[in-house]
Amino acid sequence: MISRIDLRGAALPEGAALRDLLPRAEFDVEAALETVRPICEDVRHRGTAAVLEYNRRFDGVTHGATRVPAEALERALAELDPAVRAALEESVRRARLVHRDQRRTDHTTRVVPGGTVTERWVPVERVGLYVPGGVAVYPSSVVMNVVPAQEAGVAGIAVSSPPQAASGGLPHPTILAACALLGVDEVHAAGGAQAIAMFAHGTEECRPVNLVTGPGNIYVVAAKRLLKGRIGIDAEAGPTEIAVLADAGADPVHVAADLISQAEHDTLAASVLVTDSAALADAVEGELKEQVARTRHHERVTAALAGRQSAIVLVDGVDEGLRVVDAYAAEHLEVQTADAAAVAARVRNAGAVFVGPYAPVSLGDYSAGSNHVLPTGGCACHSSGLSVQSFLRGIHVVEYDREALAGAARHVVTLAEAEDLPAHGDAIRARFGGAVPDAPRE
Ligand code: HSO
Ligand code: ZN
Repeated sequence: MISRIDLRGAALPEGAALRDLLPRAEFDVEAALETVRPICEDVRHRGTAAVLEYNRRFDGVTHGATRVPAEALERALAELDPAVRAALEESVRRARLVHRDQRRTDHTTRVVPGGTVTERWVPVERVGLYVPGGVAVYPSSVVMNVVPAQEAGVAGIAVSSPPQAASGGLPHPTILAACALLGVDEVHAAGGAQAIAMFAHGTEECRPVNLVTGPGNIYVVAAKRLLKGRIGIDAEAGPTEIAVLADAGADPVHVAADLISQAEHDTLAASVLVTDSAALADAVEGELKEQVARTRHHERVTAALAGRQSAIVLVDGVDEGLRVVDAYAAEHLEVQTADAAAVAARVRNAGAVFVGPYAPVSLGDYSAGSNHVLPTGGCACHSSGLSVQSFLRGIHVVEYDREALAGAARHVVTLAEAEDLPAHGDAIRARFGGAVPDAPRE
């Protein structure tokens, strides 16, 4: 049911060559670009009417506007199962604790007497948070997008999620309830590329945003890539991934359960076990067979585990395992080895690392306090998961007095000449009666 890749007994190749040996889902965003381009153009020209038309075409339903009425948000919260409400509230509380600590304070560096540079952190003015709604209806993702935006101080937060036939063309009620719980009052019923275009270009019902975050299907990812520049985007999110780095001491029951937990998301989800223990590999495989048979979404899980994106990778030792997981750069990495904290501290590439036997990925999905919107597809080697930082910009504020400028004048003029940009130097001279003041003071 899950393939094996045996990398034992020979030196591991370097960098990209190692990555090529590892499994990964086909997620061809380029191909989807051509599909979403006309949709985005249409939304740009025709606004709400176009969004509603695509909603009807792709989701089979519309309620005649994208904006969700306030009463619908209140009703959804009032009707939310109290246990789900309590669990969401705890998830919000924990996420706030962590994300509040990520807030940046402005910092001023005194470069020379009279010359300072301050980095001033300013929230993005208006963001659009996309929450998927196909196979996946995740109120937890509302929490993971909204909390960091709120903690960053973003004033304008709009959420969009696909319309559901069962809800009369509104987004799923638990999505609406989660928005209401978080105090988000601007929610739109729009899915796919049309939702991203609505955010980017604006419509009669939705003012344009500066930044769009949140995961989505391949069309959502393609639309974000297409509209990037006009809007900021977070790291591209493809199918979810879990890698587990485990040694002989790991519990195969836990490892199998965790591999299955993420395979449950999607037939393209990736579950990868990296281990130096053939005995553990065998035991996990046995456990997978048993546990998959009992799990509700066993067809989806089986497809994900059997897919070319999932595998058990055998390595010579934990050091080699670390090289493999770094090359893979998983969205989620569990370290289930002896001395797990020390091994985890050596990881360079992962969206999030889960340390030891009691920190499974599903804890992080809902209630660890960490964020579950994380880079997939190897993007963890250059990008981070969603955080307060994702919603801030650092503005450099430069303050120099006359003396301080005089001290830098000669160097500025020299570099300007070297770049054949003499007018740059003239802008300095103009402040000193047309001459370059004396050599920099120390
Ligand atoms: N594991 C998913 C997030 C999620 N899990 C939502 C359950 N609900 C991607 O990080
Ligand atoms: Zn999950």
